[in-house]
Amino acid sequence: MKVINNNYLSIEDLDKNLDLSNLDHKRTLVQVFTGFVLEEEIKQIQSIIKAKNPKISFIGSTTAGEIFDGKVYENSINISIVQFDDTIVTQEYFIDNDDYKLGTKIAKTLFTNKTKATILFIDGMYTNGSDVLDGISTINNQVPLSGGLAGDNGYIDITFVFDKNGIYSKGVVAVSLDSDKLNIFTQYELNWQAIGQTMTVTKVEKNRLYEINGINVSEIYEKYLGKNVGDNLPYSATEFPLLKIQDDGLEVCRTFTHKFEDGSLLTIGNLEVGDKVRFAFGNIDLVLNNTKNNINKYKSLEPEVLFIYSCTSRRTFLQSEISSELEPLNKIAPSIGFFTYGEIFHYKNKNSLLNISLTFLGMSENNSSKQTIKKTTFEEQSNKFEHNFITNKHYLVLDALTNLTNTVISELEEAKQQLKDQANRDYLTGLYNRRYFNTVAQDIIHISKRQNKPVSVIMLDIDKFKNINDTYGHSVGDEVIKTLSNILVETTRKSDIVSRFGGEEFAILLPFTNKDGAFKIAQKIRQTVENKKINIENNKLLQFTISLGVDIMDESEQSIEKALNRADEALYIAKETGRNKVVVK
Ligand code: GH3
Ligand code: MG
Ligand code: MG
Repeated sequence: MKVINNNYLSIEDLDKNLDLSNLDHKRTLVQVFTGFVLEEEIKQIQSIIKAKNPKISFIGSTTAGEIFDGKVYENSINISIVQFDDTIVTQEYFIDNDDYKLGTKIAKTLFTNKTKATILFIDGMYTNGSDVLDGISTINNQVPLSGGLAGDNGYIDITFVFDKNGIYSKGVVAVSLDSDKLNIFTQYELNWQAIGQTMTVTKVEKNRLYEINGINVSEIYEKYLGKNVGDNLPYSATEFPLLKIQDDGLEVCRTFTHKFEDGSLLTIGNLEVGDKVRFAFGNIDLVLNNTKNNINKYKSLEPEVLFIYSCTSRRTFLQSEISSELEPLNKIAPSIGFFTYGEIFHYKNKNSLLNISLTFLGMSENNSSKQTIKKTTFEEQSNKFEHNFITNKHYLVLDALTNLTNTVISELEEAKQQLKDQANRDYLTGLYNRRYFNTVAQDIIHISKRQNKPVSVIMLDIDKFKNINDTYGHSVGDEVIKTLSNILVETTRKSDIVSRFGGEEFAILLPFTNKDGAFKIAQKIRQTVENKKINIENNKLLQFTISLGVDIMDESEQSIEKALNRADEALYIAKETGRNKVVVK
C-alpha cells in the first residue's frame, strides 16, 4: 500500500500541487475532506480532480475542520490517496426517502464476502444516520463501518457529500474495500466522565428527545445541572451530553443540535424509550490521558494509514488541546480526517452513530507477520497519571467531585430502597405486612392464572395468646411471635408468601398449590409449632399451639380476598372445635 496524504490551503493550491498520476484506479481510494463548503467551491474541487485524472473515483465530504498530520486546519482541503496492492475499491452514491431502506440498499449493493471495510460519508442535515446504520446492520453486521456525517463549519445550514458524478445535500457516498490481504481495525476514544444517577428515557421520537424520567428534557438539565446549563441548551450539552450505556459496554454520547419551543431537544443519532442514560462531562485531563495511554496499543497494530473521524463538539470542547490528542496518533501512522457531525463506528458486530468521540480506521495491507500482530491481546493500560503538578490537580478535583456525587447518589438509592422495604414489612418479624402481601398476591395470581395453576391460602392464629402475655409478660409474647414467624418461613417454600396480618394472626399464600397440598403444609406447620420449646427465664421451656384454616382460590375469583375470608372462617371453626388443629373449608 502506498499512502499519499496532503493538505491544500486553497483551491489554487490544490490545482497547482495535486498529483494524481500513475494510479491504478481500481485499487485507489481517494477521500476528499473540504473546509470550503459552498457548492460552487466543491464544483471547482471536483473538476480539478477530474482534470488531473479522469479515471479516478473519489468520495468527499464537507467538514467542520480538517485533520492532517496530527494538526487541525480550517478552510483547507485534505486529499488522502491510498494506492492498494490487492484491495479492490468500489464506490457509489445512495439516496432514498426512507433512510432505513437506504441502509439496506448500501449493504446489498456494496458488500461481498471479501469486503473488509466500508467508509460512509452521510450528509449532516437531512439523513438520519442511525436509521441508515440500522438498515445496513439488518443485512450484514459483520463488515466494519467507518466514516462520519458531513459538517459545515458549525453553521448547521447545509452540508454536502460528493463524488466524481455529483454533489449531494442529501444521501450517502460509500466505498467498500474488498481484499484477502487487508488488515483493518476500528477504534474510538470518548472518555467523557459519567456523573449523577442513572435515568431512563421515557419519551422520544427517534432523534427528538422529549422526556427523561417523565420530566421534560430541558427541565431535567436545569434541575440537576443548574440554570446556566439549562438556559444554554442545546450548546451546553457539549460539555454535559447524555451518556447512553449499551449492553455491550460501548458508551454512546448524545449531544443536541436544536432546542424546540416545547423544550424537547434534537440529538444526533436515535434514542429509544427505556434507554438508560446518565449525564456526562468533559474532563480534559482524563480525555487526553486516556488517549495517550492507548497509543501503544494502537501502535502495535502497525497500521500504514489512519483515517480519523472526530466530532466537531469534541474539538469545540478541547479547543487548543485537541492537537494533544491528535499528534500522538500521527506518530503511529500518517493520519488524515475531518471533524464530523456524527461518527460511524463498528464494535462487536454492532454499528453505532456516535457523538463527541474520536473514531479512527487503521489499515495495512500486509504479509503474514503482521497478521499475527493483529491477534495479540493487550495488557490493560494503567490509569496512572504522569507526575505533573498542574494537570493532575485539575483532574483530581474533578475526579473527587464526581466520586462524591456518585457515592452520595448510591447511598441515597440504598436509603430509598431501605425505606421502601420498611414500609412493606412488619417491624417485629420482618415479614411482609398486610398491605404489601395484597400487592404481591395480586402479581402471583396473575402468573398462576396465566398458567392455569391453583393458589391456596392458610390463615393462622396463636391459641390463647392472651394467656401467654398475661402469664409471662409482653416481651415473652413478642418472642413467641418471632419464633412462630421463623417456623413459618422455614416450613414453607421460597415462593410462598408469608405475612403477619396483625397481632398474632398470620396469612400464607401458596402459589401452584392445591387444597390437599396446602392442608399438608398446614399440618406440618402445626406439628412443628406444637413440638417447639422456647427457652424463657429460669431455664423454663414454653410451648404453644396454633390453629389454622385452609382454602383455595376459586377459578372465577380475581383477587385473594374471598379465599382469605373462607380460610378465616375455617380458622374460626378450628378455634371453636378445640384449637391446635387444621380445618379445610
Ligand atoms: P384465641 O385462641 O381465641 O386466639 O385466644 P387469644 O388469647 O390468642 O386471642 P385474643 O384475640 O383474645 O388475644 C390476642 C392477644 O394478642 C391480645 C393482644 O394483646 C396480644 N397481642 C397482639 N399483638 C401483640 C404483639 O405484637 N405482642 C404481644 N406480646 N402481644 C400481642
Ligand atoms: Mg389468638
Ligand atoms: Mg387473634
